[in-house]
Amino acid sequence: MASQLVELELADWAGATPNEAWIAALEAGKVLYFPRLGFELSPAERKLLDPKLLVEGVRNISLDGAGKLKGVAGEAEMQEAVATMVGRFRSQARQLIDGLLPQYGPSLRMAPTSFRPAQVETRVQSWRADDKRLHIDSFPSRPNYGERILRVFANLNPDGAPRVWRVGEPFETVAQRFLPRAKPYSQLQAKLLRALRVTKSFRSEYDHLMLQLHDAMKADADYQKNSPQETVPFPPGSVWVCFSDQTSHAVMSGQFMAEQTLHLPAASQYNPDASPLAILSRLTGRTLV
Ligand SMILES: O=C(O)CCC(=O)C(=O)O
Ligand SMILES: [Fe+2]
Repeated sequence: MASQLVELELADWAGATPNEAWIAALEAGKVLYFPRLGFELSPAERKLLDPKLLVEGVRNISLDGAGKLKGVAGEAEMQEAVATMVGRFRSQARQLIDGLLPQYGPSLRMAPTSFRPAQVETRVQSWRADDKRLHIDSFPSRPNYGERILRVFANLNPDGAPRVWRVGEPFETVAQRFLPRAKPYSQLQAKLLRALRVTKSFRSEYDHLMLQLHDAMKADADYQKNSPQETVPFPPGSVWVCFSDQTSHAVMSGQFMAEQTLHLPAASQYNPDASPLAILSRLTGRTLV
């Protein structure tokens, strides 16, 4: 399998410019990797790299667009310091995406920014929630009708520990492999899930199929072990960007990461035909949303 990683020399969050080849690679599901684009922390901010910052029982800290911070234990001063750091990451991530992908700008919807101080390798989770297994992002309660999940990640680890990912095969190959095993879509079941508030809105056939792929990948131990994949240690001081609803990925180890999700309608891509919605529609021969 050809590498799914594209390494770029950019060293300045404000210095990105659009490049046809990078855009095509990103929209093909590859990971854009920026080894020289660090997220700088002040000495005071380095003290915030501490899992004790987390409210008990919480995995991530998040900051929404209105400046509301969730998940931080501690006094107002601490809350404010975290909000400032995470807020800066939020604006730098947006600046990077605006520079690389100017056409997306007007259509982007920013999700809350997350800061993840917990250690990956000691986390215990059900197989379905376990991101140590290769998967594409699809969320059981949140149908998205083909809207894209674009993510910017930065490793902030102060002790040299990489964030180790596995990156798997291209989306279309994943879909060809697992679609034949997908349970058929049921509108009736989708209505029930909505009525029972299991989903926040009606689950479309697209959302059903994406969740089927997500679950089938994670549930298949042989696939996890033996499918084409590469292990990528993202070092501290690096940044990477991918469409996580398309890139097959898993996180194996690491601690302290910042992440920004941006949502984009598939129709606003440079090449909408490269989207999971277009690929699944083509493979099934159906309209899925
Ligand atoms: O924590 C990570 O490094 C990535 C986890 C993951 O699968 C995701 O954020 O979609
Ligand atoms: Fe994921």
